[in-house]
Amino acid sequence: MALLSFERRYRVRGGTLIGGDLFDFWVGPFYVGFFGVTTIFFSILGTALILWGAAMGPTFNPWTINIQPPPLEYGLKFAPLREGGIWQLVTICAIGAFTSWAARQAEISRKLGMGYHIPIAYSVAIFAYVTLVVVRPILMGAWGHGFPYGIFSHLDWVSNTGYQYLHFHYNPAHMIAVTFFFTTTLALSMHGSLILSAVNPQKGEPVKSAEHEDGFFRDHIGYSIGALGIHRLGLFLALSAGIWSAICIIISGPFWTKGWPEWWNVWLSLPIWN
Ligand code: UQ2
Repeated sequence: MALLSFERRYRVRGGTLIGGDLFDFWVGPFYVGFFGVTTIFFSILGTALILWGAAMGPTFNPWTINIQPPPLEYGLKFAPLREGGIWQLVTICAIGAFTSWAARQAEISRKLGMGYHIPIAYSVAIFAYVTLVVVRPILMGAWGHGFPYGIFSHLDWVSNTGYQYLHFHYNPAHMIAVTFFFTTTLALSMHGSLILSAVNPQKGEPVKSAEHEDGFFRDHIGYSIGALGIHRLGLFLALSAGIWSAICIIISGPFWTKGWPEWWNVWLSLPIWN
């Protein structure tokens, strides 16, 4: 069946948060809504600002284009366009586009009578970005602490910021975040491979179902988390990775200014050694 004739059933009216019926329509397969309009607006404006910034710079090489935040001297003020002002406007556009996208997800969820799991999950990714370019710079007193917008330049920023704390892998929150990232890939690879193994049986065998999926892991490790459980676990692991990433960078600077290896010296000052 053609996608659009199949989907017509789900094209229900209402559920909008802003705009009422005004933007309650589709363009091709896409729901528009008030937040579809604001997403397009901020995305185009932000992209145009990056291209404008690139045009002022030395290169159009996509790897080395670099839109820098203002020098630290500007503190938390607006900077001239050429000296970080473009970065500030791009940041406003990015946050506008990301939050519009989340609000559009919420409107579609309402339309379809679904939970808000998707916009909540996406909001955690937005939160991690906002932590880097808004919350931490404000706590440290200058927009110049945000990361630059560029492929190589943001990698350099990560490397330099890491070395500023001597060895970032000793940051305990970074350790927890990394562990969640790896466990997320473990869980998704287990889930993806389990589902594919069930629907791709050996020649002549019928496609397998939930009982076989449970059966595999009960035989293998004595435990199956279940078809619903694996998705709850996956969401928990992925959101935890984003949340601990935000925590690990927010504590670096505002709450801990020394090298991270030194943090572990608390171990030596525990009263149990007396
Ligand atoms: C499972 C199950 C699924 C799955 C997977 C499991 C039928 C289709 C992958 C197995 C997962 C377990 C035992 C949890 C592993 C724990 C961590 C922290 C990675 O039981 O139910 O549904 O996809």
